[in-house]
Amino acid sequence: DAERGTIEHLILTGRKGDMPAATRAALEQLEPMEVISRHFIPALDEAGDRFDAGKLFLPQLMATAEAARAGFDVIRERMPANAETSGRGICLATVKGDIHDIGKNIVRMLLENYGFTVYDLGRDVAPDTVLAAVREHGTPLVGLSALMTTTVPAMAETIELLHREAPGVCVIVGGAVLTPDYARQIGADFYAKDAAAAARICQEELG
Ligand code: B1M
Repeated sequence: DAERGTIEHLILTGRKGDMPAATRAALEQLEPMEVISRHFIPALDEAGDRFDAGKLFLPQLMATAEAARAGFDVIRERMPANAETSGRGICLATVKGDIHDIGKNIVRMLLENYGFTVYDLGRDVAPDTVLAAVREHGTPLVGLSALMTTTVPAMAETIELLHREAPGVCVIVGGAVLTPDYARQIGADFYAKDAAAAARICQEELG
């Protein structure tokens, strides 16, 4: 078990009140993205495993997510100020039927930090809402996140709609249930295994 008072322990026990201080302490030792990858993600993975194993129930899973969010708020404040935004834009969304947005929000944080303009459409976003946003903002890239096997079909549907109605727009996908093969099968242009990979792809595509 995670040691008492650590970020892992606070997330797993849903202690959101103590998270800001613990996160600030971690930020004194580590870079923001390292705090996320070393402390937050392992704790959320462990929460998912416990939920899977029936050792943690939905209210507790929700409390872990809230605790993580309280920490992310501190990290967001501490991220170095945005490099001047260059107008290089991307629309970002969690697909229809899926309300998991922690991963998407990390991707957003990192992309903004790299100077991209991110149009965050939120979570549970319908395919035609994504298409409308792409038309409105004229972005050459769309990033989609899906966390559940049950919502990957909605991702496939969104990609299909974009490729049909907005040819030339490239779609980057990510989320724990995806693999590079699966991403290719549903027609995605790029697969990113984590936020850093998404940032690399955007840099290559948008310069
Ligand atoms: Co839910 N949930 N959840 N959940 N939840 C999972 C995903 C699950 C795997 C847990 C489990 O059973 N082991 C499981 C899905 C099973 C499956 O389909 N394979 C599950 C389930 C079943 C559910 C519910 C159905 C539970 C229920 O109601 N019975 C329900 C779903 C409701 C819905 O969506 N309609 C539900 C609800 C919730 C909470 C609300 C409690 C909460 C979400 C809060 C929120 O997001 N605001 C929650 C949480 C926290 C999780 C786990 C524990 C953690 C997810 C997370 O945030 N991980 C999760 C188990 C797990 O994943 N280990 C689980 C940390 C995050 C940083 O990782 O999102 O993968 P991730 O993002 C990474 C990469 O994947 C990548 O970069 C990120 C950072 O490196 N990435 C991208 C993600 N998107 C990207 C996009 C990109 C590029 C990279 O480009 C665009």
